Amino acid sequence: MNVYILTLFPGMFSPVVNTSIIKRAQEQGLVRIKTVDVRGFAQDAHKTVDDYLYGGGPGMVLKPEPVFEAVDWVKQELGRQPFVVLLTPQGQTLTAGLARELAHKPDLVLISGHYEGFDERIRCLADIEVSIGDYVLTGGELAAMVVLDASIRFVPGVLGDSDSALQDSFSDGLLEGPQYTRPAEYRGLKVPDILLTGRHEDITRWRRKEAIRRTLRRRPELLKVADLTFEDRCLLEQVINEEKANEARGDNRGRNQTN
Ligand code: 6GU
Repeated sequence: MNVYILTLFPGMFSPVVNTSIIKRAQEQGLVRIKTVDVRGFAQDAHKTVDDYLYGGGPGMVLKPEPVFEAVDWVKQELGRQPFVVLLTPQGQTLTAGLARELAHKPDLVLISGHYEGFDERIRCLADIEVSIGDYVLTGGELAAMVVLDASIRFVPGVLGDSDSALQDSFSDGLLEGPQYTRPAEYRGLKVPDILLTGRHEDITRWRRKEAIRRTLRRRPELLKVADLTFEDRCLLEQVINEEKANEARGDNRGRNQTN
């Protein structure tokens, strides 16, 4: 996958693209990431990229020309049309499903608007507008990094363990259950016995059940649309009964805001 990040602040991306999994993915040749400085496509000697609003009003917005020119440059370099994502709080909210779709595009352009906004005509460049949630950031850069990171995890081979993206929260519409490592007991906090038994089938079922329990407790609305098998539904019923029994007993053991 080729990713071109169009930004006025290319420096913001260096720590992200040169660290950890994203760095390794590039070294392995699984993704190529290029930041493109939109200011380099400014049309005047002063390298102006923003301007006042027609009709008046506070603030400045990103001018269309540098962004159109930058996208043209990417097209020329690739020799084909990339899939263009415009980052804006008005876009569709990023989900694991969307990240996975983007991961399968051969060529991706991420346009991070900055300043108080951008000229409406910039929207014509986009195949899709994406937001990362209902709050406003000072610029699209952090949002572009989130989209990049969330998508790259779905590029085949990027995660060391080939199916670990499949076990993550949201991959099947459920939250991930609890995970533990050594020691088996720390400050009186114990790892559930089942995990120490070596009974793999039981452990797999326990993990699934706890993923369902956690989703029920924290994000019950996800269960309505989750991809549940017949066995999952049986586990869900067990969990619901256990939770009811616990509640009736006033048993709050092991339950707090983080469970
Ligand atoms: Cl994509 N951009 C900005 N500026 N703010 C946001 C956003 C994007 N998504 C959520 N908030």
